[in-house]
Amino acid sequence: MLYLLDYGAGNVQSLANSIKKLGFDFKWVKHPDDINTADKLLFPGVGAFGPAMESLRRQGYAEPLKEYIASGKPYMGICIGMQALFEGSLEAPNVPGLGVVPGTVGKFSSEEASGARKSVPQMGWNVAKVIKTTDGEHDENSVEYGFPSPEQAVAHYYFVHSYRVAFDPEKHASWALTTTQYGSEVFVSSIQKGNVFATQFHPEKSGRAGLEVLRAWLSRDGQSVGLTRLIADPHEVAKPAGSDGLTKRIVACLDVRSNDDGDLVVTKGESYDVREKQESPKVVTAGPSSGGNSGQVRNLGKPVELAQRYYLEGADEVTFLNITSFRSCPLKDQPMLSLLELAAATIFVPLTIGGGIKDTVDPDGTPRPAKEVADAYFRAGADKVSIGSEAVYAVEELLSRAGEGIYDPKRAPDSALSGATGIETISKGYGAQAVVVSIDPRRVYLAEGESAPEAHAPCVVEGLKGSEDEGKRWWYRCTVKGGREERDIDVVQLARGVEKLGAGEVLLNSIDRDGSNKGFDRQLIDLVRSSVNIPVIASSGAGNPTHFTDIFEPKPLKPLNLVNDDDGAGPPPPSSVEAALAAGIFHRKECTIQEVKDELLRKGFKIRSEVV
Ligand code: 1PR
Repeated sequence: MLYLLDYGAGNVQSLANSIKKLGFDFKWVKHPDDINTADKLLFPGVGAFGPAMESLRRQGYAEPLKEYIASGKPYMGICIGMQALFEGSLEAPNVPGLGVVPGTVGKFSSEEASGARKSVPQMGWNVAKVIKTTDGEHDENSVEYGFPSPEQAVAHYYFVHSYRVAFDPEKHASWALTTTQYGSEVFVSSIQKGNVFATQFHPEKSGRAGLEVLRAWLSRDGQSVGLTRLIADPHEVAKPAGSDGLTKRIVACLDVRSNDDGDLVVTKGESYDVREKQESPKVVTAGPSSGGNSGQVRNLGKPVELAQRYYLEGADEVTFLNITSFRSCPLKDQPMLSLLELAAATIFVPLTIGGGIKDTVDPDGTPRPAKEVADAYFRAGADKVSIGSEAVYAVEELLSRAGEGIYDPKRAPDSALSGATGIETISKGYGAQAVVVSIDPRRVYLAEGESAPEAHAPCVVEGLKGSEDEGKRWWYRCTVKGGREERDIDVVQLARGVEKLGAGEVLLNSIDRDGSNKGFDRQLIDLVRSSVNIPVIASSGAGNPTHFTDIFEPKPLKPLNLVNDDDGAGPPPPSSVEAALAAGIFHRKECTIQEVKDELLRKGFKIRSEVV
């Protein structure tokens, strides 16, 4: 019997769904004795190394796990389930690992020797280069464990991690099965020796390529095949190539809310106003409408059906946003939970859920802290949660604790961190990579000769020559409650603040561009890109495939003119975002995800080409 070890954190549901989809049966480990009973054991680890190891020990799983591995029965680990096999991790220096594999897990550096910077965590699709095979003659051209042979097309797998095992040819040649390059760092992306197989990437989130890896391991009866023959010189493998294999990600976004009949629908607005425009009487609305004289909520389809379509069409990620979460949204009876469960049963790429990830209270008065709300979404099949309004409040609080005259949250002392915000508690439990912050900025135009408030001076931009904005100046103010309320904080402050609090990614919307089809707001995106080292998803305004190639084109970023910014890092080199999100063009079938990817490929960008 196959057993799955759930130590109580992260999205294990996706893996369970993948196993079911592949036609296999399993049981959950509920007691340490189950580990001895298992014929096959799979340890999916999402989260952070420290809490994972501590939880394993607390529940009495660590020793049985080591004994199980020593017994020779098949073990597969995923992500933390791979890292746990090493001696320890920089993520939690005082917490020992299982010590099955020599070496320690280190952290990606955002500073490259070339002076370039890369985002940490690595989030996205990268290639896994197979470096060894069996010694048998029969399988000369095939690679075991579900990877395509090197002669076949390149397969991409989904990675989401800040910590990695740097490939050391002396230490890891007998263990490493595949290696992967991120920036200039070559790391171990899967290991195999005897009965032990483990991947740093998430096969359950890697589309068809990932399902093949799972299928290969699940289909093996009893004995594992030992891979011994190296097909690449480990010293050559350790040398980084000119560029890594990370692809640009295309994210399909579904804004979800109840329509006037109470049905949960995918909607789409213009500048966040999701109601149909009515001809007469003429209504002028600025920003989201609360109804009034506007028409019905636009209905662009059923959430799960649309999400499945995008998965099949090759979306690299799918995001669901509950856009009316500013209303009371108790966790109990939360319809987004069952929606997510249904979606996760058939969609095998990462799913993000946003809207209402905050401290809530159930109708019976039971308080539900943000972490508990996130727990429920992860259990339902989410891989990341996206936090909007609460992130703004958290950074405001951080700045107020930092003291007078500190406008840049990065300069706030660590003592200003409360440790109690949703970003902090979720990031601590699940790792930064599981926490996205969704930003809803709106331009604030400045009159001729007018200056922005001192705190927002680094955030002022000028319209580009020849563009419709020529001659204008503005800064980007953050909003909450889906643009309904403006706050005295700008995008740079918010992005830097949430990075300090422990967010792993920024989803950068633009209320001005939302639904406009005019293209992404490059100035906004470059401003935020140059402010943080975490990945940024460009959002709002995509109208055709060229808008995606434009936003991915690396450009020199202007240094931020931040008050008290003395980190001496100098101007960042040319760069661009790693992901772009669109909604309207896909919902209205104005262009397909494949057409976007074809255009990216034509312009020389790396993409994940698999269509399921
Ligand atoms: O504040 O944590 O409860 O989260 C609420 C979430 O709902 C936030 O992520 C916020 O961005 C989102 N939201 C709230 N109101 C709206 C609205 O549209 N009325 N949607 C809304 C945000 C922006 C994108 C959109 C892109 C691309 N929508 O999600 O998909 O702009 O659109 P396009 O390609 O058609 O231009 P909390």
